[in-house]
Amino acid sequence: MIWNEKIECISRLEMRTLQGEKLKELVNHVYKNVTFYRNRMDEMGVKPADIQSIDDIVKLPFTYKTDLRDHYPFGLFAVPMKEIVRVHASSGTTGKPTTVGYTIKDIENWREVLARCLAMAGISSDDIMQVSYGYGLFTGGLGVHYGAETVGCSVIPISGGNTRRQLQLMADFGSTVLACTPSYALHLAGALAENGYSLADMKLKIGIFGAEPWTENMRLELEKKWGIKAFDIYGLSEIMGPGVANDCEYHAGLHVHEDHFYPEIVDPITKKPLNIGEEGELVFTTLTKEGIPLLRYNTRDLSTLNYEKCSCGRTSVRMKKITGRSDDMLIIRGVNLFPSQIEHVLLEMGETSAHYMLYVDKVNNLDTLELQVELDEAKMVDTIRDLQNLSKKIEHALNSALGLSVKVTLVEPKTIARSEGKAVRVIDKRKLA
Ligand code: DLL
Repeated sequence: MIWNEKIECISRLEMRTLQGEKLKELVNHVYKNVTFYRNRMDEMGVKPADIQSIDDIVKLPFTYKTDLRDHYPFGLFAVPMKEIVRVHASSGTTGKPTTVGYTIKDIENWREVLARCLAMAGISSDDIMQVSYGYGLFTGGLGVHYGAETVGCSVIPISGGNTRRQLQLMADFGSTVLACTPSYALHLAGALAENGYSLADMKLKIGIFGAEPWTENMRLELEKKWGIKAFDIYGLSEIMGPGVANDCEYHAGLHVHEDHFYPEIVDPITKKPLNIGEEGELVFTTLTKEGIPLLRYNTRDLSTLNYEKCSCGRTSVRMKKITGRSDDMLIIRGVNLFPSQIEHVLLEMGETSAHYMLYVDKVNNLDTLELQVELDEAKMVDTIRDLQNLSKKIEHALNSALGLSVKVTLVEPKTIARSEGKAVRVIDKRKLA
C-alpha cells in the first residue's frame, strides 16, 4: 500500500523542484533564527539569496554531532521554547547528550513519514502493533507509536525490556506487528520456549526493525525464526528519529522520505560529495523541520544512493542498508573491519546462534581479535572434538572473508549479555587500557 502516492511516486524532476523550494525556505529560516548557521554562512560568504535550487545545497555548511553538543541543550533550536512541544535526546554514551526539539508541525510530519514507512511494510488498521522500542528520551518508542496510530493500528506501548511480559502480551493480545531492534527480536525469539510459548501461540506477521546496523542475513534469520516479513526502518534523533527511510517488500534499499530529508553521500575523509553509487558517509538536510532544522548533518552512517525507480512503483531515492558507521570501523592490524561482517559470516554458515561478542585487544603491540559465539541450542555439539572442529571451521571462514585471524571461542547458549535496545557487540580493550 502506498500511503502518499502523490509524493512517493512523484517524478524525479518534480521532486527536485520541490526540494529546491523547501531548501530556500529552510535557509531563510535558519539564517534568520539560528546564530550558529548565520555565523557559519557569513564565514563562508554565502547568503540565503545564493540558494536558488537544490543544486545549491553544496554551498551550505556541514553540521556535525559536536556542533549539537557545543550548543547543548537548546542552542540550535530555531524557534522560541514556547513553540516546542516535545524534546528528545540521544543517550550520550560519550559526553553530553544531543537534544532535539519538535514543533507541532514537526510532530505532524513525523507521523506522516512514519505512516509511509508502516504502510510500505503492509501495516494497516487491521494490525495490532507491539512497540518494544524504548519510550522516553529515545525517539524509537514514541516515534513509531504516533505513526502506528496514524495508520490506525491498535498500539501496545509496552516499551523495551521484560522479555517474559513481552511474550505474554504478544500471545494474549495477538500482536501482528513487532517493532524493536533486530537484536532484541532475536533475543525474544530465543526466549519463546523457556517461557512456555511456541510460534503457534503467536499471530506475528511483520517486524519493523531498526535503530542499529544489521545484515540482510540477519533479516532472513529473523523472518525464519518468527515466520514473519521483516522490514528495516532507519532514522536518527538529530534528523527526526525513526522514519527517515525504510524498505519496501523488494528489500532493495531503503526509500528515503526525501521531501523531508535530503540525502547526500560524502567522502569520509575529504567530506567532498561523491558520485551516485559511490559509498560514503550519509548526510541529511532536514527540508521541513522547524524546531531544530539541520543543514547537511553528517550521520557517519555508510551507504550509497540509488535513484532508479523501484519495482514497488515508488520513485524515491533508496539508500543501501546500513551495515556500519565510519566511527564503528575497527582497524585491526591495518585491516578495516565492521562488526556486521562477522554477523554476515556467522549467519551464512548457520551452525551457531547469531549472538556474538567481539573482544579486541593489543598483545605485544599486536592487535588481537577474539570472537565469542553462542552455540545454537537446536544444534548442540556433543564432543570436545566436535567443538574444536566447529571453532576451527568458523576461524577459517572468518579468515577467508575478513583477511584476519580471529580466535573463536564457542560458549553455552544464553551466556552472552543481551540488550533490550541497541546491541553492544564489540569490546575494544585497546581503548580501555
Ligand atoms: O536509533 C532512531 C530509530 C529508532 C531508528 C527506532 C529506527 C528505529 P539514534 O538513537 O539517534 O536514533 O541512533 C541513530 O542508529 O545514525 C545509525 O547509526 C543507527 N541506526 C538507526 N536505524 C538503523 C538501521 C535511532 N535501520 C543511529 N540500520 C544511526 C542501521 C541504524 N543503523
